[in-house]
Amino acid sequence: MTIFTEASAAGTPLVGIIMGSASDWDIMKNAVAVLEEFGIPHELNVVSAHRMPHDMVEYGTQAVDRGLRAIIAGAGGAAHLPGMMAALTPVPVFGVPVPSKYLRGEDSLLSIVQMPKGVPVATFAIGEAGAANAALHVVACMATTDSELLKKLIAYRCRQTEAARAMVVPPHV
Ligand code: RP5
Repeated sequence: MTIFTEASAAGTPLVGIIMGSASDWDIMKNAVAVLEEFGIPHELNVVSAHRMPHDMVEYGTQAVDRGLRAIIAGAGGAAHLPGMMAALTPVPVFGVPVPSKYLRGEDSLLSIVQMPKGVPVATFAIGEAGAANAALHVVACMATTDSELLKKLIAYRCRQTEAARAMVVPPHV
């Protein structure tokens, strides 16, 4: 099932990034960039809920034993992958709504966010910001038990604050 065959260089994957199609990569690469920045070992796979349902079950049922601490799942349209993954594993699932061609991702968002009570998916914004924030939230969760990671996250926030303070309004009339 793997199209991205290599895990990250950082070591045994702690975070699984899955997406419903290779066409989701342009969005999901924003989650990867964050995990790379924080040095969190991760892996990448295409796991389609509809086109490869048996592989999805296999991925979900093996997630705990493979040592995954979080799964970031992106999908578009009838975006059932994050919810089904949450149904298959107790590993926390962070859902990213991928923009769709006709409904701009509003369909993806609603498909992911409206989970029944008892099977949660932490759902993020549609698109690039959602993918990056899903990964940042994974970092924040892991930082609760990792003081070095917490320092990195605080430094990241400080840099972001300084960048915002340095912003100037563009020339205008
Ligand atoms: C979803 O269908 C995928 O997550 C993707 O966002 C969407 C379209 O997939 P492709 O037709 O581009 O493969 O399952």
